[in-house]
Amino acid sequence: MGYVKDLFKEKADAQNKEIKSILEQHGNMKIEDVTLAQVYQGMRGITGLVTETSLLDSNEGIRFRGYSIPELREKLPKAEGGNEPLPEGLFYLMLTGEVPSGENVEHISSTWARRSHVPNHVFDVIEAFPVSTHPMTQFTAAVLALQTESKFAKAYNEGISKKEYWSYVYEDTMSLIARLPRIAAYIYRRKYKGGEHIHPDGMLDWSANFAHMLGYDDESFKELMRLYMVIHADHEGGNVSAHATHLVGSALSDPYLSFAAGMTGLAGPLHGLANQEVIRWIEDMCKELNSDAPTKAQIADYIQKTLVAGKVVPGYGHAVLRKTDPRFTAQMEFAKTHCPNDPTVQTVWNVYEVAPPILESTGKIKNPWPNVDAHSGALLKHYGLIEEEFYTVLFGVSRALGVLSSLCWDRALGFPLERPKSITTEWVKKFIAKG
Ligand code: CMX
Repeated sequence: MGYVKDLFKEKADAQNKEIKSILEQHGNMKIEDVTLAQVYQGMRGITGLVTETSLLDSNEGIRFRGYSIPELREKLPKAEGGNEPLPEGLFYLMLTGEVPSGENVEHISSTWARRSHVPNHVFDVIEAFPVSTHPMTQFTAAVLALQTESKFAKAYNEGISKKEYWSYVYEDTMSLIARLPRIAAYIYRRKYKGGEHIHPDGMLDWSANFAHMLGYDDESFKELMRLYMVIHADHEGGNVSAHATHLVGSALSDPYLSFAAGMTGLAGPLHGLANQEVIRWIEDMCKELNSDAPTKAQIADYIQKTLVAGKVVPGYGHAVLRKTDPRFTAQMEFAKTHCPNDPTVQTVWNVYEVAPPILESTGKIKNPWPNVDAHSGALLKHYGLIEEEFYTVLFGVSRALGVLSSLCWDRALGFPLERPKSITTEWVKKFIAKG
């Protein structure tokens, strides 16, 4: 893996120099005024983090190193005979800032295949849970169990120089990403397929091997997995899973501990668990109406009912985005090619027509448009992956690519412990009184 690591180091050294000079010349430049409302309301709109791997525009959506999702689908190398980008290529792009060649991508694929062995005690930890345990709980615990393998933790314990942190974080990143599909597939087969596990196939790319271990050898499902792993990978730095990984990593907790923190955040219904919630919401609606294909009028009524009950319409809204999420659109395009007549897919499209004006009419929802989670479950369900509790684990495997490549950058750029200041309402009252 030498040359990708060397290239990353070269890029990070150059970036370090640039940041140093920016801070020397402009370190006192103000980029933000912070209001009390922002402090009380989830720090919305406060720019307070540097994340090199991707940037979110509230109207255009996510760009990875400057490339939009349609551009990535065109530019990143594909599997033989495939049309979707390989996530190995996106990882390379996020890590180095360069669009990879087919050879670069193959190199990452084979490195991950080589490093994918998961020690037995990790499976023992999974087996210790009741089978009914939520897959995200099993997944996070398995990542923590894998922490025994951390090269960073071992090296730190032995006393390495600050200048070497990045190298061990990079090694842990590569090994952790390599192992995640095996862990996730193990949890899936244990919970839903009676514990009949499928051996990895080291000749396949990362996503195809994941699909294979889950039990789906259909070529178009493998294509879906490649697309899914690309579009869920990163969404700049302030979202809960990315921010949690970065925050915990800033204490020099190793990549296994940091990623586990990110995953406990992804497991929340306002973040990654929303993909599970969307499919449940659609299924509950269909059950209540006793129909596989509710009409638009029925969907509109059900949305109103959801709002009146004081619940959120899952898959809609976003803290930063203000238009339809391009990750939703990419999945819609995939569905138009592969499964346009699927009833759940059609319901997702009907919700897309009906929901935005209703949500907008509440006058309080800042973004009435769908996010990534509004579409993903319908596609998975089409291929037979109907166990919606597992959907967030897929999101988690993909999210590793973004948050861990970012963690490599955090250590390579020598970012310090993150420690913002907090205040009390007593402090606020005194501050206001002072005028
Ligand atoms: N349905 C109903 N109400 C919604 C809503 C939705 N889809 N989206 C926002 N609102 C409500 C909020 O709950 C809030 O209500 P209160 O003022 O009564 O508390 C109000 O509208 C204003 O919220 P906002 O500023 O528009 O949205 P936030 O930045 O606070 O929250 C998000 C963003 C994603 C948590 C919210 O839109 C939501 O809960 N959506 C549904 C869950 C979801 O799809 N999450 C996945 C997001 C993508 C991801 O991370 O995976």
